[in-house]
Amino acid sequence: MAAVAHTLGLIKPDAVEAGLMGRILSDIEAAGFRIAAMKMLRLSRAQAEAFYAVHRERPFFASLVEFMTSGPVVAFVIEGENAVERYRQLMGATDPAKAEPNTLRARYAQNIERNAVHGSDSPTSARREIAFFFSELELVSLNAEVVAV
Ligand code: 3AN
Repeated sequence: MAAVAHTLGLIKPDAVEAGLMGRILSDIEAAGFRIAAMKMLRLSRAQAEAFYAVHRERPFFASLVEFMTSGPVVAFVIEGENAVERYRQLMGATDPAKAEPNTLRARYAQNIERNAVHGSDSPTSARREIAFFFSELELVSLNAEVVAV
């Protein structure tokens, strides 16, 4: 049995605006994950640029930052076995046109940029991204292993 792991999820401004928060969280729980911490916030430009720093040189960076600061997001920590990889599978491909049926992006995303949800792409990213949104104090409810973040 795989170890319990944690990953960082976001409901992006397009999905919050479209009233899809409840359905997305419900799908995540129905897939067997536990939501271990959660908050709603609006990212500043500097915060969005820092969060997506790895994409700074990509042609879509300015547009991505504009989109991610256009309204509130919901940030949450997902707990489950192989959470990073399994949540990436539940999200589906970055481009919803290429996402497998029944994935979150196939169901809820509009296009490759306004793609409804984010999920960390590796355990290393998960540690960085969980710490980006949540303080140690806010993570006390997590399984002890998490706190290794
Ligand atoms: P994922 O979110 O599937 O890990 P990344 O990390 O490659 O995808 O991209 C981060 C975000 O940047 C995506 N969620 C999407 O909003 C945006 N993005 C990625 N590729 C493109 C693109 N070709 N054009 C516009 N926006 C993009």
